[in-house]
Amino acid sequence: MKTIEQKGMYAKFPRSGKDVSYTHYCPGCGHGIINKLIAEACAELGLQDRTIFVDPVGCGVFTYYYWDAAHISAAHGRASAVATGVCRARPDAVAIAYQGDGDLGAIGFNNAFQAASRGERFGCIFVNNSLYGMTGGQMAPTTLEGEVTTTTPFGRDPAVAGRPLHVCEVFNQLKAPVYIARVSVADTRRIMQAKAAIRRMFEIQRDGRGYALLEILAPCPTNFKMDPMKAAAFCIDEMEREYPLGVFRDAEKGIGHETADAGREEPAAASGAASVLAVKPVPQVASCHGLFLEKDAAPAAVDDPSFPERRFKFAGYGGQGVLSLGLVIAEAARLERRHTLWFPSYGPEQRGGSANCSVVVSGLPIGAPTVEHPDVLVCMNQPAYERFAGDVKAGGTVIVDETVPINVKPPEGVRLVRWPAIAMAEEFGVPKAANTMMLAALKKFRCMGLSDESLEKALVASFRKKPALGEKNRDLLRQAEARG
Ligand SMILES: Cc1ncc(C[n+]2csc(CCOP(=O)(O)OP(=O)(O)O)c2C)c(N)n1
Ligand code: SF4
Repeated sequence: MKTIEQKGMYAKFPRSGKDVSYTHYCPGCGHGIINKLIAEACAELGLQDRTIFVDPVGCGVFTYYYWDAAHISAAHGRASAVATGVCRARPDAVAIAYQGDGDLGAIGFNNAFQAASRGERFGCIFVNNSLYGMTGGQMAPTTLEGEVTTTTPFGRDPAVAGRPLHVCEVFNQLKAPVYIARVSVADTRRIMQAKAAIRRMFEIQRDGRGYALLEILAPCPTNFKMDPMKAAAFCIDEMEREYPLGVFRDAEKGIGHETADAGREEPAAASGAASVLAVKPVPQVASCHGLFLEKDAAPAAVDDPSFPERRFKFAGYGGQGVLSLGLVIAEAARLERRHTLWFPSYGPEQRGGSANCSVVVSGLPIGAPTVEHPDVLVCMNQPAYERFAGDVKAGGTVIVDETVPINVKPPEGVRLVRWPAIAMAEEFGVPKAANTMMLAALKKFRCMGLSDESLEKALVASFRKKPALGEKNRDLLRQAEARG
């Protein structure tokens, strides 16, 4: 019987004749953290009965003692080959290969690479701890230049041993993969991002979308010959310099390779700081690339002290489009050569968790990226309203969806507008356009100081992969503004 409390792990891990409830990993080992995250994600998404894990030879060899799901053990380096067989024989299964960097990066590289190239429908979790852990800390293809291992006692010398292998970057040359990302488990924030990425991988497999690679940078204190804190710091300071974190590709979200073919989606959602995860540059100042506008579509910002700075906060559930709404306004401001900042923040869930973004539009360069006291607050749900309404500046405006009960009063001197964004979108037959309905309210109540032309242009650009939807949303915007 599996319960959510167990979060995908067996209650005990008896092995080698002992009735134990601890794992075999060394203290501070990244595998231990990753094992827990994988088990949690699998259980939380209700996938234990569909999942078949393919276990490696390496320190991750014993995962079958821990994860409460089906397992097959592969020979060293062969997990991707075995996972290919699994996903072909059992198309209904969620197949997950778990591989170390010696396992995948060295002996098994071609198996893994060809499976990725064919676009096999499995997820590959690639644990990069920069060396061969199980066998005593020998150099792996991923060992850093200058890193001391048992086979590079004076540090890896590129003249003799070559340079580190960047698996995500190499796989990112292939057409077929639908998801490629690199995360780390070296501190709490990174662990939360890793969890979000692992969940994403499971969701992609649950929905049968295709091949996904998730590289996870992990400390191996034993072979680094460091205590766990120093080993984690090594991951952050040294490994991330060679292996930057990020989402290289998420086809469904339009991130990365041109095979990505999805409509507008919320930008990469990961706990805490998607701006760290998104390799695609996140626009934070006017001179950065926008997510919606083409690189050269917006001219550089010009200083205009007569334009008063406006600070916005957009908040709701992930999936309600609050991040896109903020970005449309930021992009419209960029078109008008304003200094512009868009700063997203995510809860720990991909969908359904809380999400908010801050937008600052100014006539002068912007300092702090966060918005603690907005001039304008837009709330799509009750938790967002309760959390932020008290922060709005006197003279400011709160626009809140009509479904939200007003059980907290906004501060003195703040205008409160209740707007039927969700109801209107449903009435128009496009429930996902509630954020466009909110844009209509912002226009109607003159909250932005931006022209209709720029706003409509940015809105249409936000649907650039589905132009018909862009036109549709522009029409809905006009109708909503006229009616509300
Ligand atoms: C065919 C074969 N070659 C070599 C080995 C020896 N061996 C076992 S684990 C391992 C490397 C493990 O390193 P990695 O894949 O990086 O995983 P880690 O232990 O660091 O998690 C090797 C070379 C083996 N078991 N089988
Ligand atoms: S040797 Fe390294 S990778 Fe293996 S269990 Fe210990 S810390 Fe983890």
